[in-house]
Amino acid sequence: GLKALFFDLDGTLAETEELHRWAFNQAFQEAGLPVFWDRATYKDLLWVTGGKERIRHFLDGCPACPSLSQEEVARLHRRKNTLYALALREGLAPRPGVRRLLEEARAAGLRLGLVTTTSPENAEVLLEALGLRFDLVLAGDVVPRKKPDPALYLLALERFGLEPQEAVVVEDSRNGLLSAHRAGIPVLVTPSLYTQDQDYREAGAVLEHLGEPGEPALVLRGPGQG
Ligand code: XBP
Ligand code: MG
Repeated sequence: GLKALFFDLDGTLAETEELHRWAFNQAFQEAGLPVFWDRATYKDLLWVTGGKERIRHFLDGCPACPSLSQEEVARLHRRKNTLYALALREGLAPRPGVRRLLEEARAAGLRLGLVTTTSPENAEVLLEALGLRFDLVLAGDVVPRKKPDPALYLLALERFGLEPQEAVVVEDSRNGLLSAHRAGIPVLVTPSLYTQDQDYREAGAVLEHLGEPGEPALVLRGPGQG
């Protein structure tokens, strides 16, 4: 039977990518870099999971940008995460139905895991801001290859000592779906702002969101989210 529920963070637990994008842009500006990621640019960049990896990927394809060392990219990314944490405190809500599903799953005896490619400090700040609790948090660089590689979900199964069919994953993106699917876990997809038109053919189910019918699917708040 079902023993655990695994949740992705960005886009699934909460609609966070506009906050990330704002924080990246602030960090670029502070560092004097001639870089601004608009929504269309960021949509493409989201195929590269992980903030450090995303910055590196962009710089590699930007002839007008200075070449930064790994240390400089890491510093830029730390500053981005500090700005992101500040923005989060201004208020963010979980996506519709998330809080209820987590409460009901816990009441039913399921174990809850947060499985994300975002940085651990981001996950921590967000869980605190939303007042949510997980039995397991796997974040960022705990595996060498991020989603869509299955490593993170395989590690999650190992930590709980479960077979793939004993868990269900909730994800919002093709990268997340593939990561869980390749680990053999059934996936429920709730598409988010940036992932509406992606391909979810491997999903067990696709729902607009986890809330009541008619609830607005996307609630954007905070800096850069107007
Ligand atoms: C989505 C990501 C993350 C965030 C940025 O993660 O790809 O990289 O966009 O976070 P999730 P960092 O698996 O939670 O959907 O800058 O901390 O990497
Ligand atoms: Mg996501």
